[in-house]
Formats: sequence, C-alpha cells, structure tokens
Amino acid sequence: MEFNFVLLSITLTFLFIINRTFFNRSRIKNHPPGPIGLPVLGNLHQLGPRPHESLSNLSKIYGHLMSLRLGSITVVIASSPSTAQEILHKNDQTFANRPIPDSVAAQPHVEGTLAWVPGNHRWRNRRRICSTQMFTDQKLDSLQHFRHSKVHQLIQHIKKHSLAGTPVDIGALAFASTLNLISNTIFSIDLVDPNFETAGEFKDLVWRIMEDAGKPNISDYFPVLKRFDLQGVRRHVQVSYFRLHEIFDEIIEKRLKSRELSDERNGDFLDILLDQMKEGGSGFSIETIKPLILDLFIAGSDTSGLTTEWAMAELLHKPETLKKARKEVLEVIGANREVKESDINRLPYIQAIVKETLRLHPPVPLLLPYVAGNNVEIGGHTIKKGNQVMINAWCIGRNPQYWDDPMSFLPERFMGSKIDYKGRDFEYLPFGAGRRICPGLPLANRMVNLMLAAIIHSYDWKLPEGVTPKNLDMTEQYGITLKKAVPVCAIPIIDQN
Ligand code: HEM
Ligand SMILES: *[C@@H]1O[C@H](CO)[C@@H](O)[C@H](O)[C@H]1NC(C)=O
Ligand SMILES: CC(=O)N[C@H]1CO[C@H](CO)[C@@H](O)[C@@H]1O
Repeated sequence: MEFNFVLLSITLTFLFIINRTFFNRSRIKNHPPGPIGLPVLGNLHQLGPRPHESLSNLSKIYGHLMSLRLGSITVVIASSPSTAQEILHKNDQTFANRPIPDSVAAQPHVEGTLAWVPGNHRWRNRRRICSTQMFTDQKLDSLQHFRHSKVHQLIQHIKKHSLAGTPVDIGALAFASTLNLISNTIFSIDLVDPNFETAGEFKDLVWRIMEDAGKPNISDYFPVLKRFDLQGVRRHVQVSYFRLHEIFDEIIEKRLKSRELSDERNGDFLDILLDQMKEGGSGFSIETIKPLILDLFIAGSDTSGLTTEWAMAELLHKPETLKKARKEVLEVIGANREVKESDINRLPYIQAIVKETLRLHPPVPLLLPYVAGNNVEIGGHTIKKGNQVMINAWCIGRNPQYWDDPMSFLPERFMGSKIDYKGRDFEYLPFGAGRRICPGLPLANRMVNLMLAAIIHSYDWKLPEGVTPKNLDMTEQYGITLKKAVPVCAIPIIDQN
C-alpha cells in the first residue's frame, strides 16, 4: 500500500513535469523555437563548458531567435544583427532591466550598482553622471598622466624579464596593470603593487568575485531554491564583497579628511562622486557610491586585461601582423619616447588589431542578460514578459553572412572601414548597444590600445622554447568573461639598435 503511494506520487510528479516541459511551450503562440529539454533541467545540460559556442551551434538549427529552458527559467537567445537591433534599439524600453544573478545580489547595497539595477530613474541618474562627468574625453585626458606612469612601470617590469630571457605571463600582467589604471582613474592611487612583486589582496578579491560570479549556479535557474543557497555561493562571495567595501571605506575616509583640510582636489572619479553627494537629489551616499565603484572595477579590469592578452596571442599566432604592428608604432612614435594616449589616433593598425580581437574574442560574449518587461514581438516571434534575453555577440561576430573569412584574424578588414564598436553597427557588438551599452567604452578604448601599443613598442616578442606560432593554444575558456584557457607567455626582446 505504502509502496503504491510512493509510486503514484512519483508518477504524478513526473507527469506534471512532462506536461510542463512539452506542452507549455506549444501553448504560447508564436514562441521562439528551441530544442526540447529534459524534465526539470530543461536545456541546462546542452550549454556545456562554452555556452556561447553551444548556443551558436544550436542557433544554426533553431534560428536567429530561439528559446531554451534553463531549469525553471525561459531564456531567449538572439543571434543575428536584426534581432539584436530590435531588442537593444527598437524595444529598449521593454528590455531596460536585467535579471540579477544570486552571486551579484549577495553584495551590500546592490541597488547602488550600475550594471544590475533596473533601468529606472536612479539608474539613469547614475549613468548620466558617468557619461557626462567621468568618461568624457576631457576628464579622461586630465587623468591620463596617471595611466602613462602605470604603463611606464609595466614596461620597466617587462624589462627584467627581457634581461633574464624569461617568459612573461601577459594576461596576468595586463590584469594587474588594468586594475591600477582603473584605480588611478578613480582614486589616484595604486591598489595593486605597481612592481608586481606581491600578489596583492585587492587583486585576489576582485578575481574571486569574478570567479564566483562566473559560475552558473542552481539558485539562478531554480529561483525557488534561492533562499537555501545550496552551493553556498552567496556566503562565499559575500566575504570578498565585505572586505572590498572595507578597503573603499578607508580610502574614502582619508579623502574626506583631506578635503576638509584643503580645497585642492585630485579631480578623479572619487572627487566627482563626493561632489555629487553634496548635491541635493543626486541620491548618492557613501554606501551607494561604493557598489558603483566596485562595478567599475569588476566590469572594467578583466575585460580590458583579457582583450590585451587575446590581442597579443593573436599577434604571436600570426607573426606577420606583429611585425606590421611594430613597424607602425616605431614609425609613429619613434624609439626615444614612450607611447601616450594621445598617440592612439595616429595608430590605425593598432586600433584595427584591437577591433579584430574584440570581434573574435568579445570578453562578454553574451553581453549582460536582459529581462522582458512585457510581451513583445521580435523577429516575428513573441517574447513573453519575464523571459530572460541574451544576445550572442560572439556568434554575430563570426557570422559569414556579415564577415568575410570570419574565422581568420584579419585586422586589415577594419582599416578604412566605418564599422565601429560604438553600438551603431549591429553585426559587431563587443560593448553591447542601446541604453545599456558599456559606459566604460571610452576608458577601455584608451587602456587597451595604450597597453598593447606600449608592449609592442618597447620590445619584440618571441614564443618560449617548444611553442611555435602554429601550435600556440588558442582555446577559449568561458567564465563571466571569455578567457584564454592557456595563458599566453612570451619572451620580450630589446632591440639591438
Ligand atoms: C574591453 C573592455 C570592455 C568590454 C568588452 C566591455 C563590454 C561590456 C558589455 C558587453 C556590457 C553589457 C552591455 C549590454 O548589456 O548591452 C558592459 C556593461 C558595462 N560595462 Fe563594460 N566593457 C569593457 C570595459 C569596461 C570598463 C573599462 C568599464 C568601467 C571602468 C566598464 C563598465 C561597465 C558597466 C558599469 C556596465 C553596465 C552598464 C549598465 O548596465 O548600465 N566596462 N560592458
Ligand atoms: C559546434 O560545432 C562545431 C562544428 O560542427 C564543433 O566543432 C564544435 O565542437 C561545436 N561546439 C560545441 C561547444 O558544441
Ligand atoms: C561558488 C559556487 O559555489 N559555485 C558553484 C556554482 O555551480 C557550479 C555547478 O553546479 C559549481 O561547480 C560551483 O562550485
């Protein structure tokens, strides 16, 4: 009797799930097509270790707008320029909000972030301050001397390797350098040892948050389970968030004291935010500027560092492009001074290399997720209110319909081309587009071009013993950003002349 009861309940549950899995979709008229999933898991098992690539493969079967079920969440994936445009541009009002992953929601005052708050008036206010006061050409110019001195230190550090003939882990150096480029832009100080001698707590903390945030977690796909924090993600990541807030508290307190003593200002991002705090109606307080600052570090450091690493990897993979790049930098800058941000305009080939790198290796391959605020018609299908929406920028950048020879690294394709990553060309979206396009783009553009040009300008590069351009490992590894699976190491050589 008892046995039968168990059997019955199992069967009923199973039928219930089957029912939801197979018939739910067809009941929604005109829902985007997609693969049929397993009970409970849905299509989670089909994502694999490189979701952007699996989704790209699936889109070849199901089309440029397809629907997957991840646990109990329905996710719609757009994989063409036209569907991306309809979502990011035409219907940006509908897609103003993002779902907040559990690991992100674990931070104190998540409502103070920029990337994860609903696109309401508070978000708009914060974005406006970013784009009119922080990421302007004028402001970035006024803070560029800090970044020049950081890149100088990077080049000096590489010199030690070149004298010893030892390989440099380019990604690790680029990540640490980027953290300091950003921390000098925000705080006018280094948060990572500029001599790269110590590992550095700050770097570890930022890294740990990114790792935790990058792992897909049960709570995100089964929101019912959220409060149990089954995998302990929230508890684990919270420790890092709290410590980072402590570090920021110390810096802010110091700054407030020095501002009391003198009217002199550094003019960095922190000063801008503290000035804003005094203005009525800005909505800023000490507690809510910290998550904003943290957002800039998290969103800006790994992305920019990785782009630099991938660019070097592609150049080492294709030595004739490296040669051509070096020639340009040496001709434009000469051998007697260091590269500056103001030189970037005169380095079209370096810029083309950065663009081509971002086409093949967009560090945020699926952009950040959106959530539909209402039912909406996209590409002839209906996306339902509450569905999550992702844009596969990686897939779009490799589509042979829009790109000749898409799998080859050809910076030349951007020479004299009007295509840019500023959100107008929907076949090329490494920074997203529309109202939530990356606000850090102007800074990223400077940092990556500057680092790359400086690394190439000061040294010639060769691969370590046993590695040839052909067998250099170019595998991608998916996290919150798209890494190289094997770090690119190369030996810097000082020119003999
Ligand atoms: C190569 C470097 C970078 C790349 C490829 C990149 C890419 C992106 C992408 C794809 C998005 C999402 C856009 C969307 O959903 O449509 C984004 C958002 C964002 N990025 Fe970047 N980013 C980079 C550097 C930076 C830097 C340097 C900063 C700041 C210091 C930054 C700050 C942000 C912020 C705050 C957001 C959230 C914006 C919002 O939701 O309103 N990023 N970025
Ligand atoms: C996607 O398809 C290509 C070509 O068929 C295949 O080589 C690759 O392994 C697939 N990738 C994934 C992640 O399924
Ligand atoms: C931080 C954390 O606990 N992440 C987990 C998220 O989910 C994956 C897959 O289930 C786990 O492997 C991670 O450990």
